[in-house]
Amino acid sequence: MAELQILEFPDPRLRTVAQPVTVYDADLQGLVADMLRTMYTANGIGLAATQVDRHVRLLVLDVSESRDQPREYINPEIISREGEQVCEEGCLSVPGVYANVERAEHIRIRARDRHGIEFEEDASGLHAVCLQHEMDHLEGRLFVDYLSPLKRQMVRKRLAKQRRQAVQESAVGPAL
Ligand code: GNR
Ligand code: NI
Repeated sequence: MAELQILEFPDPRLRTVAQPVTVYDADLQGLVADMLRTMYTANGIGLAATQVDRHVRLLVLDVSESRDQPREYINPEIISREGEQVCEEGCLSVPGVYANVERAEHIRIRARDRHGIEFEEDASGLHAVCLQHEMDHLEGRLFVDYLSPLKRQMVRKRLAKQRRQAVQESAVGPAL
């Protein structure tokens, strides 16, 4: 199992629309395992293949408190949605930025597991938020796209500044 590198906004590769999975082989199972490990290491509740530069319709999540309920969704589709909720969202591809986003409160999803077995599931609350957030990634959409252009510009500048500081700190070294 390997840990994968997570792309960060405004990397244009995050805008790629993912392709359906057609083959359920060992490569796919390896990717599911690597994505779960990457998600847990980064302390995320979800991860879409797009974020690790693999442009296939696959996402993983674990919204449990105990962090021991990994789930995978391949070729997911939302087949119904109901209600509205607003949640403060974050994203491993937009580190350090949090903003309120409105999403459906309840959704019903149809997807396949790593063996290609189709299932349907109802999701509410944070589980539903996370699924909608990850499915946006598969369409090349980020939660910051729901913010005003001015706020998105502020996010871009803040991330650029964070990166400059990180570079500077590593150049000065751990002594300071
Ligand atoms: O770890 C994550 N937390 C989170 C919190 C609120 C709404 C959505 C998320 S998903 C995010 C991980 C991530 O970036 N997945 O794409
Ligand atoms: Ni995200």
